[in-house]
Amino acid sequence: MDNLAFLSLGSNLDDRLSYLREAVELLRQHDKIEVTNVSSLYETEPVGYTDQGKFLNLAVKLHTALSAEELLKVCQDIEQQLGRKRIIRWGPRTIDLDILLYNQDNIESDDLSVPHPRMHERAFVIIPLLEIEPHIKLPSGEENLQDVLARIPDKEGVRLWKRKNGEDAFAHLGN
Ligand code: A4P
Ligand code: MG
Repeated sequence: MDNLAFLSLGSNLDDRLSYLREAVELLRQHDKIEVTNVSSLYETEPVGYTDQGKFLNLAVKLHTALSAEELLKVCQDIEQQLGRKRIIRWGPRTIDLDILLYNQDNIESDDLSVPHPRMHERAFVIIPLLEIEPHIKLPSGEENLQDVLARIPDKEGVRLWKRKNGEDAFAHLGN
């Protein structure tokens, strides 16, 4: 489990907590992934297409033996697995898993951009991430995330929804 990665998870269907809980559980069950921290849950105003319900977002820290491409495939498999529970065409998303960082790598391929290209504009990504890793290391050339966050205008759209309990990474998810 030599590689360190951070993910952002989001859901904006009514059973948002269950989707997030199940997605984290599926990550934990993977034999090449060790989830080492999960942030509190944050309720966040939709960014981008705003005519939809509020999201729940959280950040996950994990160690993995998978390559970044393999990790993306696992994330997409989990999206598929949970997405199939409800068929809402063009509707809000059941669950979205994005890779924010993978080691200190800069990756730019057809299906993968790491660090995630939109994370620097998004308080709903950076606030949970800094909660679990306040002194996070970024690939050289990337600006310090505390400074990035200070500049983001929509921080009030991100509210603590369920606080993580002390050191127990999973208690607030009910596992
Ligand atoms: N892809 C490239 N890089 C990555 C990466 N680092 N991690 C590709 C994951 N995927 C990556 O993703 C589209 C394609 O991105 C994939 O095929 C993958 O190869 P998708 O999950 O199928 O589609 P999407 O998520 O709808 O598209 P996109 O552009 O990634 O959306 P965003 O930027 O993730 O935005 N507001 C709040 N408050 N909270 C949210 O969580 N999420 C979004 C989605 C919008 N507004 C939000 C939230
Ligand atoms: Mg996505």
